[in-house]
Amino acid sequence: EQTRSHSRTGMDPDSIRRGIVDHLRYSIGRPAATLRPEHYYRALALAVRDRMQDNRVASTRTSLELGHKVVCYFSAEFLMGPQLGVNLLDLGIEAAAATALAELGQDLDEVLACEEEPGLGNGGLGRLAACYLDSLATLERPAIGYGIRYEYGIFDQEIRDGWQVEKTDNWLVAGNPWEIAKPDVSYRVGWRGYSEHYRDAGDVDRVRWVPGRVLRGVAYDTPVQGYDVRTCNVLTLWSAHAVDSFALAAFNTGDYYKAVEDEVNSETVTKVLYPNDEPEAGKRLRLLQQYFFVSCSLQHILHILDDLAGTSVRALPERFAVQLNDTHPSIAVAELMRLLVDERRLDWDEAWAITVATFGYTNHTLLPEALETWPLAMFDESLPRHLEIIYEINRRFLDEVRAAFPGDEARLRRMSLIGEEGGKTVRMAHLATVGSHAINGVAALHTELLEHSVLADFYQLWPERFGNKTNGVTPRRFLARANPGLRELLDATIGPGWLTDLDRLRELEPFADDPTFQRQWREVKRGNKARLARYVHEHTGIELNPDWLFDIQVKRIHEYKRQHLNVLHIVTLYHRLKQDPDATIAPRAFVFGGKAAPGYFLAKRIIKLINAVGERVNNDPDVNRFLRVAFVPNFNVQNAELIYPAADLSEQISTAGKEASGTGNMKFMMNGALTIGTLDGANVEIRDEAGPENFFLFGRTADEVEQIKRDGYRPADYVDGNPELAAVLGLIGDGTFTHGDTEVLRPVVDNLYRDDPFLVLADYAAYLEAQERVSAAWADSAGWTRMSIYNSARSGKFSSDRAIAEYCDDIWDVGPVPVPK
Ligand code: 26Q
Repeated sequence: EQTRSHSRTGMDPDSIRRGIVDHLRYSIGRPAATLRPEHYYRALALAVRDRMQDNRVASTRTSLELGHKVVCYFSAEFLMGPQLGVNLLDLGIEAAAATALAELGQDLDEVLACEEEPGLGNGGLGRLAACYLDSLATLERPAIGYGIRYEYGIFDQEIRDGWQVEKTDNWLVAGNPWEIAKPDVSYRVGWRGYSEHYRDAGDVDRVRWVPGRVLRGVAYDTPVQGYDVRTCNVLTLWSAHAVDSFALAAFNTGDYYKAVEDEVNSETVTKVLYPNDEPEAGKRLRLLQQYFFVSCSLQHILHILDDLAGTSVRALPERFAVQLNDTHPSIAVAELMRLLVDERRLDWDEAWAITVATFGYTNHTLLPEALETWPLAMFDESLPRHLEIIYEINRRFLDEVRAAFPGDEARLRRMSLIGEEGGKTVRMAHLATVGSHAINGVAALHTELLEHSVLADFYQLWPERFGNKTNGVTPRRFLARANPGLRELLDATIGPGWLTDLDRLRELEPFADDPTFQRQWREVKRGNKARLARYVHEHTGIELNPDWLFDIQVKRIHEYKRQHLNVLHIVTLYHRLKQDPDATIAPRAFVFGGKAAPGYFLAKRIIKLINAVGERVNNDPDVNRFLRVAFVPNFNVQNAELIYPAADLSEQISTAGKEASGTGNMKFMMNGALTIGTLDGANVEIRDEAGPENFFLFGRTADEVEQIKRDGYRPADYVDGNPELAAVLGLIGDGTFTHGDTEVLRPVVDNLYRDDPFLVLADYAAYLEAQERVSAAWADSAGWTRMSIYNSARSGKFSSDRAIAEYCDDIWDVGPVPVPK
């Protein structure tokens, strides 16, 4: 290992070239004449993985042998994005790899483009998990990400005739060079059946679960390299398989044939990622997915403890901190109790103390329709023993509430783990809260609202357990990798330290009005806009001019995120230009991207609306001199890296109180976009950091939104009081954008006019006014550039390194464990 620069895992161009050549020969196995860039991609990826694997071995040895605590991040989603580029960056071998490939007649960028991204997440929550793994490794904290190895990730989106069409994401077809299958790391996971009371050898009454079905989970490990450190952590994803034999003891002959007919075919459990925002949630298979990965992960953790000689399960909270990424893994609370009480035979109180000391819970939503509950009957049939355990947790918990708030029956009903309204349910947010020593929201405003709305009763009982952890994003991927032009300018201006200490971007402030620096800043931005324009042209045929203001909204399509408010602005401008042939406006390119849940009717109509307006605007010579509208198909991590750096203006226009945090808002800010936004989620903190003069604020506050709703919101009043708004809705409804079809967009208009649950119309006038301020500011190029520089310079807080340092200090109690180089 001392001579690694001459070994097969050296970091110099020669060693890397030999690594590639070796893998082409021994791992790819194709005649030299038939080798294409994708083969070089796989060979380089394997060579890079080898180098990370050396670090991984050293990291495991250091953390486990020296007895350090390990962070376990439980998440149903990890939206990792392409791995090759960041891994080269983290290992410091981008230039060496480019040289090695060049010697083999290959171009690094072309090779990088061959990677199929693992889309194992829906959006913000899954991407946050990936950023956190990056920061954990970079901050040298021992960590394991635990999740599900979906065979099909989030669907690929195509746009046909303006509509979203879903294609299955078969990301594993070409193989995945980053993962290592560990068939020997395998656990059995039960399902259904019944629980049985018995007397053990010591004459103690015990319970055991006799599952009706059993499946097997197999670990697939992906290394997670830290930046410029030896630390290499791991992401363990579980894949479901049939147990070796179907002839289980618990099966009689009848059960056997029934099992074969049964809907649960083992392999289907990890087949596909469920989209969020599906109207029909509460699917049995989704519950099984959650339980499956949680059970495998907890068994694995207890197994690691067993392997550490002399470490009893009682030491669990000293050796492992388990974070629950929303309620999706919250069944872990009941499963750990079952493992400790039923299998390890601890008494209840001791097991409960261990459980609460082990778990932390991060909440990501306040929307009532997004809070996870399971129908009690389904839960009982699927996990009968876990339901008994939940009842016992609930019984003891409600005793505690009764003692703290005597005689408050309403409070008991509100806090129970079992919901009674509209059929009995298991409330997973309550289970996660009761089973955790730390509960956090993901932005200051969100945490505040959590403490005073959804979890108010719990906050009153245990205020000390609550805290805020404002989200963050990794500057390695979303600045250094995504924006090479800016990276170079930053390195040249303030030196390279910013990449691991993002607060140092403040050192840019003295240059904010420097004409030379401003010119360089604008050149970088223009280059990024030209790069995005090429991509948009290639994928949509739409031409965008990089000298225009790039106004961008990319995120999942949802009513609360209000993409349709953005469209109302565009249609207003269209209307003004059509009304007055002499009118001129600062030219703008509107760019949208995002997926709608396949079953979310209105979200799909909003995509159609954007594309319909775009088609009309882009082809009308009266307006296309000033306006263009592009919808980038299939927004994902890969094209996100082209999009964020190209933005002048970041659209963060959700109804106040609805967006827990947002993380795209942070990626835009780092890359020098100005934000037009509401006081929602982390926008509040972005504005605080940037300074209110560098942020375009508009709209009702969360309190005002609630007030308006309480008073009985009547959206039609806003239309009646605003002729321009009436005209704009009229144009959308009358077929102007749909070749005369008055039906297609009718549901969107009707919904706004009649319900408008997210107050689009109430915020319309304020939004237009804020957009006027944007246009005025854009006219002053030096002023805009200064504001852009200030936004980047003051984005340090939104590094995931800051967020992870806070989790480590306040919740996990995990310090750095340097791995010697
Ligand atoms: C639940 C049940 C059944 C099927 C799917 C789901 C499901 C899956 C994913 C529900 C929600 C999600 C994802 C939620 C999410 O991404 N939330 C976002 O989390 C970000 C990180 O904290 C925040 O920045 C965003 O504000 C929040 O919307």
